[in-house]
Amino acid sequence: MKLHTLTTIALILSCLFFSDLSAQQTLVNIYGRKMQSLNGKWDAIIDLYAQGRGNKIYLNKKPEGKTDFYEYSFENGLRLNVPSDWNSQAPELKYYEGTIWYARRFDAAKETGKRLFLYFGAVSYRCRIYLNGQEIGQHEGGFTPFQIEVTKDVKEKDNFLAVEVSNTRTTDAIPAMSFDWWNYGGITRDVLLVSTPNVFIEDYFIQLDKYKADKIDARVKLSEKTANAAVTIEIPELKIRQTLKTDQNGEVKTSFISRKLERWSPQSPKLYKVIVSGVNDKVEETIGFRNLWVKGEDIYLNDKPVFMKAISFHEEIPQRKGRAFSEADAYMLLSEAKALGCNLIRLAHYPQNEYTVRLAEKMGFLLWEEIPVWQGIDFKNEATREKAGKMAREMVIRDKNRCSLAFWGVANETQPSEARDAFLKYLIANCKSIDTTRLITAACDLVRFDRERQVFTMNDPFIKELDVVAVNKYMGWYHQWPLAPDKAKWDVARGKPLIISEFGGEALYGKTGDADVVSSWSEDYQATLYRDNLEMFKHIPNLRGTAPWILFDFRSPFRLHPTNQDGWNRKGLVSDQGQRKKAWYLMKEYYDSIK
Ligand code: GCB
Repeated sequence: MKLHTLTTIALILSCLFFSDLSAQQTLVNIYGRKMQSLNGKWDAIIDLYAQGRGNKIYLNKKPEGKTDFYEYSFENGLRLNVPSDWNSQAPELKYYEGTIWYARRFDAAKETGKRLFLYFGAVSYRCRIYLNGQEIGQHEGGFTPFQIEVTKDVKEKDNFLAVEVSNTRTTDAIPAMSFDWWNYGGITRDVLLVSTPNVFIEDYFIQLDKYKADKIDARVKLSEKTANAAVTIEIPELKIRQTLKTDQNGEVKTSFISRKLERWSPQSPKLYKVIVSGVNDKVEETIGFRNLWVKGEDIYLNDKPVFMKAISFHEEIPQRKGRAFSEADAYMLLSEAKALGCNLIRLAHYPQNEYTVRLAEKMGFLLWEEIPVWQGIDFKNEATREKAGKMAREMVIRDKNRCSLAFWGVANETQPSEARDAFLKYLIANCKSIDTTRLITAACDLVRFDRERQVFTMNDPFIKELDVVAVNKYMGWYHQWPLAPDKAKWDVARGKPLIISEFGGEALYGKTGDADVVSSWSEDYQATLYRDNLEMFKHIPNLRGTAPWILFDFRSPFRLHPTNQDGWNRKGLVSDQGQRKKAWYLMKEYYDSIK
């Protein structure tokens, strides 16, 4: 057998093993469950050469007798905050890529008839979990949640939980070897011990029919295939209450008509309390209802054409040089987007924490969410494809009840090839296996100026798979203007709505002058670039949205200029210290002018 074939088989086998250990479907609405937080200070060991697993440090042994010794101890060493990235917590961890062990002790209230799950909002990038000396699960992917059942393994008192985390970049990962943002490592989101009844409400999907303003579709799934169990769905404000019996799969499916329903919109983000109960379980949360579809070149929200006044941000608080992880962080990012007059956030370039997603919905933002299929992905690798599919499912499972979720994004700047197309189709199929209602998009990067026709065109046949075509185009920055912006006509993806998902250029806050010199890094040149692009947008007939890149300056190892960048991508409309640049005001004026 050829080495190549052997490698492929090994990869598929390792992938099966991987999915086996973490086969559980994540619980929907985790914050609506009975839980105990395991956030706080954890003990930590930096393990640069990845020696810990071989030395079984998760056993946390202590010397017994005079001749015994262990070359590790979780006590009296480094302590790290959970949730948070590790890079922002100690100077020597700023650039750290490798393994860090986290550990803590906890007590658990064990109750008969109850099950316990360890839930991780996200661990970047891959991890193995050990409870009381046993490996109980592993996960790959830095931006999606997972859980592991621990009912049998957990003790009432003094459990020892160890998590081996690695953010080492590898060619088969998503994202892969290089990407234009900081490779933050660590347990970056909440850790919870969740308690459920023996049979519990695992999942539900409650939303407005794609096209009908008064028809709510609801599906509920129990954790076991329990038939004939009573499940009740209630929306008290709409006087909706229905009890149904589960089928052999432990599922119920129904619809309600409500003529009094007020639809969610960015102007009026109305949410309803929804309660799902049955089998001794009860979960509640708020859900909004809206219609979203595409017809011809238009996107319709609640039956009216809508223009996406969008902005992107990374899951980063620039002032802290660290990952955002709390509701307060979400508020900081979203309120700046609100001030700009946006109605859509592109969560770049990966699913961000649930606080951000939920607060965005409350504040009236539509959302574009994507997994980090960012340039450089090994599309030929089947294991990579499986991983991406799993990440897409984890994202859709978590956020499918958020009516703000408008787009599932499947790629950012990928080059056409048979392997790429198959990979992206697989991702679309994975999203649609759970949710067929959201619009599918991808940020393409192939717009070129056709000198003969004197128009901008794009040749990427994959766009036929997309509901809305998005394009990143850096006119005036990576690309010089081939003609005056007011003469720049576009013939791209006609027949479909088009969003400019990225445009912009870098400026160091406070630098002025040289309004026509790209290399000035001045706010004035950035403003010129914005003026020119806004002029060009008038000549894109199917333009249905714009998203400047990006709201805040962000950290990136791509950015090597010592004075102008110093490890920061300076394309922010707002500086790393929170100051608005001149281009911010132009964008604000543009968005305010669109009704
Ligand atoms: C892009 C990428 C984005 C980068 C940006 C840039 O096209 O999608 O992740 O940060 O360009 O600043 O170059």
